[in-house]
Amino acid sequence: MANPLFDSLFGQHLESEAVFLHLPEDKSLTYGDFLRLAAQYAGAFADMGLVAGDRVAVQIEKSPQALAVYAACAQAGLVFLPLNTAYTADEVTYFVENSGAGIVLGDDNKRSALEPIAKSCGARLETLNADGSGSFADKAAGFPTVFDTVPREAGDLAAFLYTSGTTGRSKGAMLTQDNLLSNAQTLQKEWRFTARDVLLHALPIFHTHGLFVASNITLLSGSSMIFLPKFDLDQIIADLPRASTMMGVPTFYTRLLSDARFTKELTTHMRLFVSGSAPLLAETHVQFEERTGHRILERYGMTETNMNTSNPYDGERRAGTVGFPLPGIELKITDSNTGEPLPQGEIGEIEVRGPNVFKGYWQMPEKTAEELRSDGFFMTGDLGQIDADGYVSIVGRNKDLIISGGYNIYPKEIELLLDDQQGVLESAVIGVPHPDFGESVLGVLVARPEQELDIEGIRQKIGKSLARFKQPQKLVVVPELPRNTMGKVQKKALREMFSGEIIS
Ligand code: MLC
Ligand code: AMP
Repeated sequence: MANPLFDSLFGQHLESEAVFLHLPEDKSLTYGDFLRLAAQYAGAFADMGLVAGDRVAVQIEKSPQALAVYAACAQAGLVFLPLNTAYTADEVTYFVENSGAGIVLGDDNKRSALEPIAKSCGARLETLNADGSGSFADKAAGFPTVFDTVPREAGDLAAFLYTSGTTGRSKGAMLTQDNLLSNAQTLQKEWRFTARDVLLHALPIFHTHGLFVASNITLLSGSSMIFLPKFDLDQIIADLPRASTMMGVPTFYTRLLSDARFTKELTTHMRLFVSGSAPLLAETHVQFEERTGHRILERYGMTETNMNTSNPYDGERRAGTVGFPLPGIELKITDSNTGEPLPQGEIGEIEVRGPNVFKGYWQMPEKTAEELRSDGFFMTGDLGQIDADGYVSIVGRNKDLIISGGYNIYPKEIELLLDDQQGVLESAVIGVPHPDFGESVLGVLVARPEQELDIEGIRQKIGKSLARFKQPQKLVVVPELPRNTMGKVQKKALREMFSGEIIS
């Protein structure tokens, strides 16, 4: 094939007038209309001088147009680089600079913040708003609704997704066409997606879950999505009767369960609920089945690998586990220190290998070598265990990471900022239980001798640099941080100290 990703996901629907997206206010968009728009976008990109392999940084609200930019990038052979809309100017600057993106697409209301970023990074700035307007839309409107697909190979880059690291600096995970396509093909088959499915889509489209898992499976099977701007409980309850499947982070399911309108009757026609991106409590799994009769299908994945494991569609979906390695994907549990495989049943680091595993971190060969072994196994940083029946469970993390409502937050990034604040000697950031988000962020500060900390001032200062969802929900001051004999801060001890500190 000339361009495997585009041809398989999009190219097969060029002439289709079947509905692709069901939109608010009873509107809809057909595959054909969606792809004609994408072709115009691809034409505009090519006219701007972007060539195969160039990066397109995109920080725009969820909309059909935002998804069409993904399709346009695939067709024009460009590398799609979606960014969380919550990221601040400081955060975006790093991504644009690091990726060397040739263009930044942003909403008009962020133009003044994005202009200096684009300028300093030598990138072009264009706007595309959630209603489809903007300077990019105006330019694209003048281009034909067909575009000669740029040839690409399976191993060529299709997307960069930035993931933060334990050192505080984000790394661009390079995903190839085949990484995305092979995983979508596997999941479509495993989860039995057909053209008759209607997926309730309320996830953001700047991360693996909403972008690749949900959208690629839909495209591959020629089915449709009820495409919602965000998770809104009332809207979900209103739309459930029209859907056949739903994908979400655990917060989606706990929110649904907290609402009395969420009943068995509302879900009788549903065939599948999928959960991932964060641990689904076994208790939630059980409550969900009691309420609806459906067993949530939990799967496990990550930015660097797409999906690795899944509970079975037909067999037992076991609460508290993430199921079996997907076909074609090898998974082993190893000793983190030696890398040696551990006997069945023991807890160790999860390593995975397969066509799903990314190519490495953009321009970071050392970081890549630290996590991606030369034999192709990727060290996930997750701690797991395989039971006698082969079900994989995630029992902890070997990496310092907080997952709040499905968003990853790396403590180091926040600690580096806190340490720089007036009067702060040192800091430690930990995750504490949160009833809605699973975990939330607590910052623990130690003041310099004889210094009073201005907590509100610190909060405001770090707020300028950090996306809202990463900002500590609470800052507490302690005389000193607990350390082990090597001088390393003992986060476990801190988590125990503040375990009662439930922030809601
Ligand atoms: C929003 N806020 C959060 C938050 N989301 N705070 C902490 N954690 C979160 N996840 C804050 C906002 O900044 C705001 O703060 C307030 O909450 C209300 O904002 P909102 O936009 O109205 O929130 P809401 O719509 O309720 O969003 C919650 C959510 C959303 C859970 C629906 O975060 C979400 O869609 N999460 C999904 C993330 C996801 O797709 N992860 C997949 C990663 S891929 P304030 O103070 O201003 O009021 C991956 C691989 C894999 O992990 O395996 O899938
Ligand atoms: P991200 O870097 O955003 O892709 O997040 C990936 C991380 O999310 C994984 O390394 C896991 O720690 C976590 N994760 C994803 N799915 C699950 C799951 N079903 N259960 C527990 N943790 C999960």
